[in-house]
Amino acid sequence: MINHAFRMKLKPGTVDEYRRRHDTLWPELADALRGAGIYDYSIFLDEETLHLFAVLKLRPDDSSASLPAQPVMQRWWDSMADLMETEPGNRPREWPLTPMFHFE
Ligand code: RM4
Repeated sequence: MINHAFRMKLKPGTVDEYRRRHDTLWPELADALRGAGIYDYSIFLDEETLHLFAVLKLRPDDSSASLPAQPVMQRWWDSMADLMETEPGNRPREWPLTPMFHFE
């Protein structure tokens, strides 16, 4: 199992809509995430700063590096760009997070 985590950031006033869109995640995006080897994916919000903390568990043979090039991922990012801080091309801005502790 591989753990991977990163930070993203919401624009002000978008929390409810961000949650709503993830509550109705597109089935074809869920398939793409699963197909890339992601089997557990959580996103946590820091309400004070609007930072989002994404924590993923990946299968050892994951191909998640191929996700940014997939049309469904790009369509999702285009559809989310009104809510999130993004790079040119609408990929969300991502900041890496360093593992500091793990207990299981
Ligand atoms: C997030 C962001 C991430 C995506 C998840 C499903 O809001 O777009 O890139 O992996 O949704």
